Amino acid sequence: MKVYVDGKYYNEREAKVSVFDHGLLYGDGIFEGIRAYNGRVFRLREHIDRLFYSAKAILLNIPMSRSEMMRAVVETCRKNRIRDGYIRLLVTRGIGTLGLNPKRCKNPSVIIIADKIQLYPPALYQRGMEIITVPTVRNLHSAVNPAIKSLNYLNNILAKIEANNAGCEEAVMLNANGYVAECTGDNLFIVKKGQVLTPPLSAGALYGITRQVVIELAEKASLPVAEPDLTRYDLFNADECFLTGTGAEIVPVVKIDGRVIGNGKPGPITRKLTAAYHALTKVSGEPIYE
Ligand code: PXG
Repeated sequence: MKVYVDGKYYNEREAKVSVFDHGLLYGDGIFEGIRAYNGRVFRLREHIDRLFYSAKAILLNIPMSRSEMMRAVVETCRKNRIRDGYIRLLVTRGIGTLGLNPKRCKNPSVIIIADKIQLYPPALYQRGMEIITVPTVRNLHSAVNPAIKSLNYLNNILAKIEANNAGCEEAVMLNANGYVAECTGDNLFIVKKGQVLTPPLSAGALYGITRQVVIELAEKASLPVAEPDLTRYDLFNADECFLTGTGAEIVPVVKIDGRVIGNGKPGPITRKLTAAYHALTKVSGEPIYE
């Protein structure tokens, strides 16, 4: 595997960052997780836009333009002969001193890894997932804004550990007001009386790219979509529930905090949107090999 680090390609074992990089010392940096399908990078422009928005929010100057970044992602896929894969793009604050002052870091580092995908087991998509609400709440907007895809993911990792300790793969994270925000690495949707509902971004959800694609697919299928504040009660009484994310795609949820959702099986609208999503990923995206 060839890994892109600051404009050069290194073999996997030689691709390294300094122990003085503030991405490591303080989690000072940002990232994106992107998928390639069928020789195309899916929603690349949207991922690069979100990366630059995260950078702006943390006053990080990315040392290349958006189009240069898009080209670097595509080239890294090409060099690794990726047709279907997972791309991890990071920008760290760079090498500094053992103090947290980012001004000491003169050169942000850009790293692009293009690898295979690790999915949940296929049976989980057939059967549906059980999830649980956890005590760790989503970041406050007034702290590290949850819209920033930062290298400091401990908030979500703690929630993931709490879910794993309870025997679940994913956690429902509430915000400080008790409304549903999202899961640790996925946005959350419910279906109620034919309506597709997902928490608003103001509730502390990430501006998920898969979330946006699913909203568009639902609208195209003439399904009404809304973004109301949701409580756990709304989840328990949903007809269907599913999660969306670049890594997980669309995962049906069949049990939340011990309450069976709908009839306990992945619902018809979830299945319809999943089929539409797979159809779209096959044909759309930035071509790697043309
Ligand atoms: N919420 C959070 C907190 C995320 O980190 C999503 C929602 C879904 O967003 P997208 O834009 O992907 O639809 C994410 C994305 C991983 C991994 O390695 C995590 C994400 C994406 C890809 C891989 O666990 N999180």
